[in-house]
Amino acid sequence: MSPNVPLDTVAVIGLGYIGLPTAAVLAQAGKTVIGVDVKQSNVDAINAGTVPFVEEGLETVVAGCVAQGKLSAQIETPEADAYIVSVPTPFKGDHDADLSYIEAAAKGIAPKLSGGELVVLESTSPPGATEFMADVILGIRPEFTKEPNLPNSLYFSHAPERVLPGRIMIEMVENDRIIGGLSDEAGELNRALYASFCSGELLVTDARTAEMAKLTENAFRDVNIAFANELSIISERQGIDVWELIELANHHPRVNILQPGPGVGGHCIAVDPWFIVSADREYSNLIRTAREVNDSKPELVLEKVLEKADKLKSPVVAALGIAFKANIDDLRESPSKDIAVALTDRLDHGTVLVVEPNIEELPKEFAGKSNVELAELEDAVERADIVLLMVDHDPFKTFDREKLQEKVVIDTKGLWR
Ligand code: SAJ
Repeated sequence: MSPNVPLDTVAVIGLGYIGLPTAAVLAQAGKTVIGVDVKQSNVDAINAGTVPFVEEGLETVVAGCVAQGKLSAQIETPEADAYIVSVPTPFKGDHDADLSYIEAAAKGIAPKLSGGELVVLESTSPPGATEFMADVILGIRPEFTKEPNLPNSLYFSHAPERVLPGRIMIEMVENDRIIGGLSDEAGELNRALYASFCSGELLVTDARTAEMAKLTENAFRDVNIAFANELSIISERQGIDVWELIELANHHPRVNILQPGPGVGGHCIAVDPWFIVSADREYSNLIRTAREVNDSKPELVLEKVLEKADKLKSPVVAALGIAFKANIDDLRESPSKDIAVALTDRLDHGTVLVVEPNIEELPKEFAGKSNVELAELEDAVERADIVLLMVDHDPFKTFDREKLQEKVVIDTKGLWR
């Protein structure tokens, strides 16, 4: 049974791609939500009812909740009934998870606690991270305990997010959730909070299983994309059209191969499998190899472009798409961005025209480079000798292919076949 403690005020620590939508749907469900972020510009944007990044449907909800006084943002962690920690968990050089942001969030929460609070870790984390967060807090506040149903109890739980960028506002509400409590009571309390906004099934387990479940979902997808990417490499060497091959094979009732591309990007699928590898290096061969196959794709694409470019005197390459996937502005861990940056480094006798309809200016990785510019689609293709398609953004799908006839086309997404 869920402990009898209030869940009216919620502090969400970290107002990024997951934290802010979570804060918004909680506020929409009637909770009083205080968002916390280290970046003053994010805090100011949210308090003005705006959103610092592109996500379909988010700004309307944020603006409405801010106007109603249900959602606000600040730098300092407030007192609250429940805390949701949604901070980055990048990996370090050796692919071990960097838990320092979780540690910093826990240190911010600890002084605010008075007993009975729920602390939820949402960040994707290696097995043991929820326990780690609890230990940091209990280390600072040893008068509290994770034993349930006592006046000095604290409730710790893990509720990994599983929303797909671009569909966050729908999936945040509709997806089933896995919830892993450090105690049964913590799991139930977490379930009660999430039931306020989530219409999907809320599946309660222990924290370690919940942590591993999230990693497993993304590793599953990574391994399957690696299969498609490996097929694309082999097919090219065999003179076979990989997209036709996959389409044909997928007619088998029990075969469902994913799509190859220029590599796997984003802050989840390209990262999370490493947390499994680092938890058990000896027995994670398949998962590690899949990561390596996917990570090898950008260099292969690059070599193909350079091979074509080397035959031209002053080649112009139109690089179509540098976001990590279609119809978003997120450039984090983007293989297509890496390819475009590497092209500007290695194409010393040519020019790169980056076409990215979802951004206003080139990111910092291109700073100081004289052989690159952000261009409009039509203009870039017209000026280009080589058209390199890397992301299946909608405007590229509908592009008039007649205009590609005189060009060398390298289509890494199979969009124009
Ligand atoms: N990709 C391919 N081929 C495919 C599918 C994807 O190359 O057939 C590439 C994309 O282009 C992109 C990368 O994989 O570079 C990841 O894209 P994605 O759409 O598969 O996933 P993400 O990273 O946007 O979101 C994933 C989702 N996880 C799963 O589908 C198992 C999402 O549900 C998670 O919430 C999210 O990771 C997360 O935050 O962990």
